[in-house]
Amino acid sequence: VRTERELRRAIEKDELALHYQPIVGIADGSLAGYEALMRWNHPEQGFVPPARFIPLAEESGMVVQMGRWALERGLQEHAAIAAVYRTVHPGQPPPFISINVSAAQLHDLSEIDRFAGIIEAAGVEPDQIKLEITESLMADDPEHAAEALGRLKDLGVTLAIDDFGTGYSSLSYLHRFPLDTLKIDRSFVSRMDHDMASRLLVRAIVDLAADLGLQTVAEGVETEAEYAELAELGCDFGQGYLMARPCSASDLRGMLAQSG
Ligand code: G
Ligand code: G
Ligand code: MN
Ligand code: NA
Repeated sequence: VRTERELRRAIEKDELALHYQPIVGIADGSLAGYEALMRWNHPEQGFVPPARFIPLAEESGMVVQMGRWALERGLQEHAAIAAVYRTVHPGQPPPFISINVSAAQLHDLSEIDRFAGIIEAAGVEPDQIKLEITESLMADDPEHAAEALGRLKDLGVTLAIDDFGTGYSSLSYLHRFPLDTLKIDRSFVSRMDHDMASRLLVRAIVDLAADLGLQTVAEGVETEAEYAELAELGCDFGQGYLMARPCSASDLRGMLAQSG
């Protein structure tokens, strides 16, 4: 079991890394963006997946520092990736970067001023940045969530709800928050082929999102059949092993450099 001190050391010793998973437009398969996913290269234990350390980071409050680190590193690497993209696809808007933000990072609203400073220092256009928040933020304290999301939105970034459909989902909150995107949880996407209820649920989310003017990203797309169904339902974007696994920033730059 990892301790808070180990997490602190992970940042100090530069043991954390970000991997990037492409997000594609379902209609044409083009690269629309990529999600930054945290990795911990532990000196003795090797690669530790986020599910094994993010919960402790959230409980201990270390996720605040780790989240700052992820925003800083993600934007630095994004600037370099976007530069390659611009040389290969001149005149086209670069892909967006999607970064996970824990509700615990937003308990103190002054953290959002820090985000503003980090974005400014990185020199990345805020409209290229998407922040992924889970439903728990909205379920736990809707008033606070509205304030936090409003301030984030004022930074000029776009906002997504992550793992949509797995939370408390009082759908009534959706129009009360300044959201742009719903990320449909992969548990529904992976059951879509053989479970009618999951397919209906994905369809309901896509239709609801369209009515509310929100875009949809299907997570965990693994099969051609799922992809085809998502296209038929009018889902905007997809992310999953079918299209690409998470990879390092340099691998992504290499792939982009060859894609022209
Ligand atoms: O990459 P992987 O599927 O193992 O990630 C598992 C989960 O860990 C993700 O769904 C995401 O919710 C969480 N996660 C990954 N990177 C970050 C991060 O930078 N910050 C936060 N808060 N959570 C992350
Ligand atoms: O933030 P979130 O928990 O949604 O992060 C997405 C997680 O889902 C990442 O940990 C990523 O490694 C994982 N993932 C991405 N694509 C797939 C997929 O096609 N299948 C499965 N099983 N997991 C995926
Ligand atoms: Mn996510
Ligand atoms: Na998710």
